[in-house]
Amino acid sequence: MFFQKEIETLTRKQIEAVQLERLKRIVAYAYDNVPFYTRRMDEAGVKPKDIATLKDVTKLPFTAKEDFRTNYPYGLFARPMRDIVRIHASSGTTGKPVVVGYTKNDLDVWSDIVARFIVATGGCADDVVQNAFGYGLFTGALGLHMGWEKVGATVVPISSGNTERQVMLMRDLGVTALVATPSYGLYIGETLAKMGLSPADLKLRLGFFGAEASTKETHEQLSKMLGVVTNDNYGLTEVMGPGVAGECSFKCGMHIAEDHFLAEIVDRDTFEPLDEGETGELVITTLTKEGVPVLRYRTKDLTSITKEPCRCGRTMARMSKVVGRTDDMLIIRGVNVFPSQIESVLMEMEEVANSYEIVVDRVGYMDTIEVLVEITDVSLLLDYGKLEALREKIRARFRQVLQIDVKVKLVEPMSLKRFEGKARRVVDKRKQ
Ligand code: DLL
Repeated sequence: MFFQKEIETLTRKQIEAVQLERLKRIVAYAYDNVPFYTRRMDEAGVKPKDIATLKDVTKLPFTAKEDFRTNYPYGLFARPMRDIVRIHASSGTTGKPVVVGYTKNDLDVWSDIVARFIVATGGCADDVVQNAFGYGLFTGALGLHMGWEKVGATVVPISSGNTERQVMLMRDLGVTALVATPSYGLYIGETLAKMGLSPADLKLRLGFFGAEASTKETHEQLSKMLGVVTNDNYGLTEVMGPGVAGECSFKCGMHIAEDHFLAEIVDRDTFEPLDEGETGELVITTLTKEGVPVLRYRTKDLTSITKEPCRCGRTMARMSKVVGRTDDMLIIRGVNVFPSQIESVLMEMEEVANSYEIVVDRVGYMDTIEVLVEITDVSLLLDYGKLEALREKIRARFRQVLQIDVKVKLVEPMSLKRFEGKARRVVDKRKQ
């Protein structure tokens, strides 16, 4: 049930004591070894000795993705290359990627924290794990790979793609746990059905779906299609990769590895600290990272944190599911819309498939939003009345949830794009 019980069940006081000692150390380490931090802190008039309490972290300047880009590739590294044993990079679509490096110790910590959420959801040495994250510079595949190996399971490093083969091997190898993005999980689920198989034909029991936002409804859908207990887990390249936080079997938030990361929530506009329970932007300081220590990284992910102990016995704070990224939020005629809100409406409807596409445009001065939704039953295409009724039902539900009018276009089954990694479901023509 626990991977590192002695750490995962520390009292709040003990966690904070560990964090403070490590925060002091990492701030001094970053200041002494990374000229970028020396300069930033000098400019802000703050010295490592000014960190006397955990709250003093707010004296430090923020770090942003842009800082990784301007210091590309190795400018934020705190160690010489001879100490770095692995490089990863973000899957950025434009410009230079974010490049990070790990020492041997960083890899050890990383695999520990991934192993924590694996075990918290019931993963064990008996599992045969199909790792369908894309292997390469992406932190997801190797992060989960190392975590599962630490647990002692058998890893099948299949990578993403070739979905029918994924299903075949899952069945032939007696795979019990699947690792994928939620979007790819849904695609694998659809493929399973298309091949005339059901979860009863597989030994699958656990599904680890991280690396992108997914709603509770999506997890329910994944659970049904694949016959698994699901796990949501969170992380990002800049601060480590997967393992920053992960669910336990109670699925009431993702436990943050607080002995390695100090998490803050700040107001997304003013960047002022927010209280426990309030939703804002997650800011992370790495407490033990040697290769690339990161002070107050602005993740752009919106979430809230609770420090209430969990029913599972873990005392590590929990972050709620990510509502969205500040840069993913669509402003439609002045109203804020998160793609996750659209997703949860669609996931609760039986008549539509899991694939959708959001098209945002501007006609004159007016923003428009259209959602393309796949129907599941082709026969509906022959019945205009029924089709219209379904369209109206979806529209009404969107109006209720989003408070704006959304155009709905129903499209044929399997006509929209499927994703083998992170999905891209929003086309914002206003930006093109
Ligand atoms: O996606 C790391 C990861 C890999 C996490 C595998 C979990 C599993 P990046 O490619 O740098 O790293 O993308 C990081 O993805 O800032 C979030 O916006 C989003 N993200 C990651 N996990 C979740 C999640 C990896 N569970 C960015 N829920 C982050 C919501 C997530 N968003």
